[in-house]
Order: sequence, then C-alpha cells, then structure tokens
Amino acid sequence: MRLVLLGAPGSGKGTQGGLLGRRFGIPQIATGDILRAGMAAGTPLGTGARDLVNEGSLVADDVMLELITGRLGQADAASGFVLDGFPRSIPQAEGLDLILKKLGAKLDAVIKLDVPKRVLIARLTKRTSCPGCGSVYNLFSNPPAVAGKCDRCGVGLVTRVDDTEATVRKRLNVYQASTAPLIDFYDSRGLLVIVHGEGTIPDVTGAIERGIRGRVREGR
Ligand code: G5P
Ligand code: MG
Repeated sequence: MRLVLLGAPGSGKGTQGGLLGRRFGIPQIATGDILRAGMAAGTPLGTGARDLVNEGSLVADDVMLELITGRLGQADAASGFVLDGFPRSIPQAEGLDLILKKLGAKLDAVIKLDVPKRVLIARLTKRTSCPGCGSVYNLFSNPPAVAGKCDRCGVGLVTRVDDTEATVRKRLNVYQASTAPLIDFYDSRGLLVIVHGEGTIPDVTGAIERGIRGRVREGR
C-alpha cells in the first residue's frame, strides 16, 4: 500500500500515519520528524533546515526531494509506505511522480484530512510530542498515561518550537499558499480521498480505512 497523507498542520497526519503504518505493516515516512531528528543530531540536513522549520517556512524542494529519493530507495519502503508531510508543493508532487516512475511504483491513495482552522490552532497549542519515536499526544483529548512521558518508549515529551500560536498561524498560511494546490493535483489524477478529521482518533482511523478500501476498489 502506497499512501500520502495530506492536510494542514495539526490535521492528524502524524497520529493517523503512525496508526496506518502499523495497520498495513508499512513505514510511516514523516519528513518533519526526519528534519527534527537531523536538527537534534546536528547533521548538515538538520543544521540547514533548523531556522526554516522553527519559523514555520518550508525547506527547499530540491533538499526535500533528495531526502525522499534516498528514503524511498530503502528496503523497508519497497512494498509500501505512508508519506506524512510530503509532498508539500507542486514541484515536490511532480518530483514524487518521477521517483515512483523510476521505482516502477504507483500511489494507491492520497488522503486529505479536513479539519477547521479553529480546531487546528486549539490542537497544536495543546500538543506534546515524543522526540524518540514521534508519538503525538494532546493535553486535553489524548494525554499520555504518565504525565510528560511517552506511552510507547518512556522518553520525556516535548513541545515543538513551532507550536506557538503565532508560528502555527504562519504555518497555516504557508499550507494554504504552497500545499493546498495539491488537493486539485491529486483529485485530477483520481487519487484523492477526503476524510472529515474532526472526530475521535479511532473514528477518523476508521473513516480513512473505509476511504482507502473504496479508492483501491475503484482503482482496480
Ligand atoms: P511537520 O512536522 O510535517 P505539520 O505542520 O505539517 O508539521 P504537524 O504539526 O506535525 O504538521 P499533524 O502531524 O498533521 O501536524 O498532526 P498531529 O501531530 O498528528 O496531531 C495534532 C494534534 O491533534 C495532536 O495533539 C493530536 O493528539 C491531535 N489529533 C490528531 N489526530 C486526531 C484525530 O483524529 N482526532 C482528534 N480529536 N485529535 C487528533 O513539518 C514541520 C516543518 O518541517 C518542514 C517545514 O518547515 C514544516 O513547517 N517540512 C518541510 N518543508 C518542506 N517540504 C516538506 N515536505 C516538509 N516536511 C516538513
Ligand atoms: Mg506531524
């Protein structure tokens, strides 16, 4: 199964991407997580991306395409993946088409998570994340079992630098300008599945799975 999760900051790409990855036995490839891991480790990729990520701007398309070319070439992605946070612009989506063509692979579905702006802002300003495994929590709707600790790996939870209200608003504007055009891009290719993403986490997972099954049946 080859999936793309599309949606505004806070729409649930990381949360639902992790669940879908486990459900289908495929790696979740989250470009934001890869960049933050590089920032924490001080790699050239992370150092170059740090200011852009922290201020809510996009990292350059050629940098992201090089990253994703390498990642999709790894053995664990050979039979499927769920992309979370990539592509994020028309040039990235066109680049992904070329990468997949060279690999002889095709996307099965692009899931767009639809969540109203006021909910996105409320979610992100109450989010904590695990710097170890990428698990995501919400102080109100999805708290960890032990305050401040990741349920899955026990690592101390952190608040992302880009989750202040001002930076969240900037990220939402960047999403509208650069990423929202991908909705029409993938709709015109018959790949788009729109899912209402405002329910509980299990409800949204169920709606995504139904959407994927419908899309795969239609694509046969
Ligand atoms: P990221 O890391 O890709 P964003 O801004 O796209 O960051 P973000 O903030 O990670 O997206 P998300 O993954 O969509 O949001 O949402 P989430 O973390 O799963 O959930 C948000 C909150 O809602 C959590 O508290 C969660 O518990 C709750 N929640 C989730 N799902 C549900 C649900 O179904 N129901 C309910 N009730 N609650 C839910 O990118 C960061 C930066 O990296 C760079 C850019 O600088 C970017 O700003 N970057 C790239 N730059 C260029 N190109 C790319 N391809 C790039 N990728 C990353
Ligand atoms: Mg995320």
